[in-house]
Amino acid sequence: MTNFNAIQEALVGCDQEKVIQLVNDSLDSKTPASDILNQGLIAGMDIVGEKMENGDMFIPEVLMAAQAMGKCVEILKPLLGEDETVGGANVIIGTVKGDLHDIGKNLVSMMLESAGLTVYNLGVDIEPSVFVEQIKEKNAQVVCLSALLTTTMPMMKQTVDAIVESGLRDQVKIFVGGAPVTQNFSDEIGADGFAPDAGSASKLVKTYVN
Ligand code: B1M
Repeated sequence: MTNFNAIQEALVGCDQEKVIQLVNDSLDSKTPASDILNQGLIAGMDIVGEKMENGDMFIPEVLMAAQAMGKCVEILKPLLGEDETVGGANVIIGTVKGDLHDIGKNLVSMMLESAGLTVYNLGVDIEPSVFVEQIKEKNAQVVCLSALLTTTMPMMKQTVDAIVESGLRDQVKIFVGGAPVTQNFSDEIGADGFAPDAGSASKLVKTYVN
């Protein structure tokens, strides 16, 4: 049986080799990839967040933990696919300007890809004008915005406003997510919906695409 605490501890301890080993052992013992992700890795990152907040972990260590998580997500990626796939929509996803957090956004991107959508992952620190440019260039029908900082949430509104001003608002559905984001905030800024996690983001997008 998988010891999720051990995965969390190895991640918090920034022990990349150990965390990869534990993830592989868990897969060998037939633990579902989604359980390893949610109960091991994401729960571990929450502890990292608490320690960061309390001054018990510093940025270089947090980056090492994030890197270890990224490697494990790569291992789990092929196993996190969804049964039901939809096609035919181009999705643009990015973390808004001023924000460098990308693990959650990459998970959402991965879930959307595995649902059969064509996903253009723009990266982090993306200017509103770049989202607008990319909607045109990629002929996108869906835009997903990620923000992890309360200070970058207003940039989501600026991005929505830029899309409205560009005249492209009717062409795209805009969805938002990230730890501090809520459904109320989504309503306030004129987005089409909010998803609390990668699985719900994929469901939400599919509802509109279908
Ligand atoms: Co930062 N950081 N960080 N950080 N960091 C948080 C977010 C924080 C909560 C930590 C804390 O203090 N407790 C805090 C924010 C406080 C706040 O604003 N309320 C914080 C801070 C303060 C900062 C800095 C300002 C620290 C500093 O420099 N003093 C700085 C800012 C840099 C910047 O962005 N300009 C900073 C930097 C960093 C690192 C670079 C060191 C690193 C990021 C590395 C990377 O991403 N490559 C980092 C990390 C790792 C974190 C924590 C520890 C973990 C984030 C994470 O990856 N979680 C985080 C604490 C925490 O969240 N517990 C923290 C795992 C991930 C799977 O979850 O990203 O929430 P999450 O994604 C979920 C959902 O939110 C949702 O689905 C995902 C999967 O289920 N989702 C979407 C995400 N995007 C979506 C988009 C959608 C839908 C759903 O579109 C439709």
